[in-house]
Parts: sequence; structure tokens; C-alpha cells
Amino acid sequence: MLSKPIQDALNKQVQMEAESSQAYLAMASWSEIQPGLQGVTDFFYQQSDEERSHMLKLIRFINERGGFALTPALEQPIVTFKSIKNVFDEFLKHELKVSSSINELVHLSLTEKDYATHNFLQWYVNEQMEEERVARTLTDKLQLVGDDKGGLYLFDRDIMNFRGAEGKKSQ
Ligand code: OFO
Repeated sequence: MLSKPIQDALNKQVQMEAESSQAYLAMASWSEIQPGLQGVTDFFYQQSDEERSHMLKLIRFINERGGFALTPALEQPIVTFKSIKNVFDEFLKHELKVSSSINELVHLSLTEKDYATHNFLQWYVNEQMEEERVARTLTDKLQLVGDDKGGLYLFDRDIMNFRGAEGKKSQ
């Protein structure tokens, strides 16, 4: 059985995963209407789907442990961006925010002595490490590319290679 603080914190995380899914959907849609960013577009559509699967995993866990998972309200995320670099900076910023929220949850699970939740959350800890790695790699690459159109072409063409096995596995 989940304690009230744990249930509330898990539901807050459900909300955060839903917000992540929306944020990346907006990035996919913005990228799709820019010329030549098919790779980036596919990347964010896939990323958005993944975040939804993270949300569902939490919902199922809360309910299986005798709690009640609340379906979150949706707020409109940022929908327009100054540049492709701006998109990836937002992506990294968002992942860092999610990681810190997961860390707080892990901490709470220990103070509440909820070892089942602690165990469940390890998957998210690993997932966030991988997502931060991907987001950092991509923002670094874009920094290198700068205004070089040829570099951007290659970045878009090769972006899926940077997701790594972990990203695909979590779907
Ligand atoms: Fe849910 O994995 Fe990132 O945010």
C-alpha cells in the first residue's frame, strides 16, 4: 500500500511525464514544418511517445499498489522556437528538471521506507542518465555545427544513431 506522500509524489511525476510528452510533441511539430529536419522530427515524435510510456508505467504501478493514479490536466508547452539549437537547449533543460524530480522521489521513498517504490524507481534513474547523455551529446554537437548548413544536414541525417540502445529499449 502506498503512503499518501508517496502516492502524491508519484502522481506529480505522472504529470511531469505527461508534460514531457507534450513538450516533445511540440518540438516534433515545430521541426516538421522547418525545411529539411525530418530526422529531428522523427526523433521528437519518438521521444514524445517514450514519455507517454513512462507516464503509463507510473500509472500502472500506482494502481497496482493500491493507490489511485490521477490523469493529469494538459497545459500548452512551448510551441515555437528561435532555432534548432534552442529546441535542444530546451530538451536538455527539461531532462535535467525531470532527473531532479526523480531524485527527490527516490529520496522520499527512502525516508518513507517504501522499498518497493524505491526499487521501481531505479528504472527511471537509469533512464534519466541515458536521456541526459543523449541530450548533452546532441546539444554539444549542435554547438560544434554552429551555422554550418552541411553540418546541420549531417546532424539531422544521423540523429537517430545517438539515441543508443537504451533509448530504443525503453519504448
Ligand atoms: Fe521520462 O524520461 Fe526523460 O523525461
